[in-house]
Amino acid sequence: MYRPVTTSRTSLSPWIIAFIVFGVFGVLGITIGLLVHFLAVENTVYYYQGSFKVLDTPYNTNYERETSSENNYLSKILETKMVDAFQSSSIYRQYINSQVITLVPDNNSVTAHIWLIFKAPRSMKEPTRRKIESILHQMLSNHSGSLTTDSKSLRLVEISKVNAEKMINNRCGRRARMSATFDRVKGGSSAREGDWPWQASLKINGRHYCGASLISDRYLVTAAHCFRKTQNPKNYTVSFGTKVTPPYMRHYVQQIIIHEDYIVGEHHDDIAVVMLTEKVIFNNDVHRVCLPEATQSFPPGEGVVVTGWGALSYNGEYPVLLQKAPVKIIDTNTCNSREAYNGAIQDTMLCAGYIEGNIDACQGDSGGPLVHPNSRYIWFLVGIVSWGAECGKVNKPGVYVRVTAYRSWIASKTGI
Ligand code: 4AZ
Repeated sequence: MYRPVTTSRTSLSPWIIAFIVFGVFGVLGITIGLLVHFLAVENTVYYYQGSFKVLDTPYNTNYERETSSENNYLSKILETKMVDAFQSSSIYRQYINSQVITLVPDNNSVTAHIWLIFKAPRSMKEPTRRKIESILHQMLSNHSGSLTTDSKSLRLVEISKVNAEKMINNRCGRRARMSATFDRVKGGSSAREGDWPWQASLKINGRHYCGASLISDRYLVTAAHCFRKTQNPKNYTVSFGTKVTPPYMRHYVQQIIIHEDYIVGEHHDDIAVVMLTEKVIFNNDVHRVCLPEATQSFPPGEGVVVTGWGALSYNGEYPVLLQKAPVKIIDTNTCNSREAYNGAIQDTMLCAGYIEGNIDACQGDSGGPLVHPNSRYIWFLVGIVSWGAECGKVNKPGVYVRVTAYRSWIASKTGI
């Protein structure tokens, strides 16, 4: 039967029209919603690099050395000023972190190079940058305390995440990820990727044998007794990361330098440096620890952390993941008492752990790092796992090489 097509086309059901209208508005609404979300609500992380001058500071090359007391003292004051300024500002919610990266001394001033992270919605990027600049400007004009800072010298530019991470990873003892520092070997717990980026595994024929610490892109320090089996560099490899197998970033050994006064079977001068065949390319998970100055002191009672893939108990199982154990520095007199090590602890050694035992380094942790965070959360190598009477026993804390005692020896072998 004949039926004209046109008539049926013109009579679209009102339901369908409503459906189409709702559909169009729906899509439009979602699009606008997403746009608003990404532009005005969702935060993006922005990185900045800047500099300013600290005036009336007599010339001193020590400012340039990243581990000097002068550098640390001035950096700490400036970092505190920055945190205070940002946290009491209207953009305190956007503030994530700020650090002094380097200090460059000249005639009668020091230029501080700084690094900042903020989060802000995309639409607020430019206002946030201007606000950061104005807060810093005001902070530098305000000469409370003993420092004279030059607000006219302030420079601030945005940098990429890659470049921001590079800046941090090239400095010693920093963590690229701003994770908690002291949340929780024997009595230890698993480490997270990037928390102990200087920790290396020294392997003989591909099997974990000792710990070691990265002190530059070419050198590690470890214990001399780690080379008891063989001193041939060809038998050793070095890897990084939290797992020993499969090895992450495998490196080969060019040279092993054992302390001249080390005697096999004895405990003194248990230190060695390892030179790699190729430079380590630093990233968030692999970079160097700071070496303390020879004069730096780490008093008894200070909290330190020992890390390694050593046995979880004496002659016990080995972990898959890197372990960390929080311990305390024990004073040498206590450690030399008759109940403890009865005079065997020399000035070039350091005890750390607990007199009551339990948390300690163990077999396979040897050569690995004992580190201390300074007040700026920059980590320093204070000890090298060396020896002890078994692990975690009462009155028998771990004994470490006292790194400050060998600071000039390390410099003489590596130039670091
Ligand atoms: C070892 O045999 C070893 N408790 C390392 C550290 C300690 C004990 C033994 C400290 O390599």
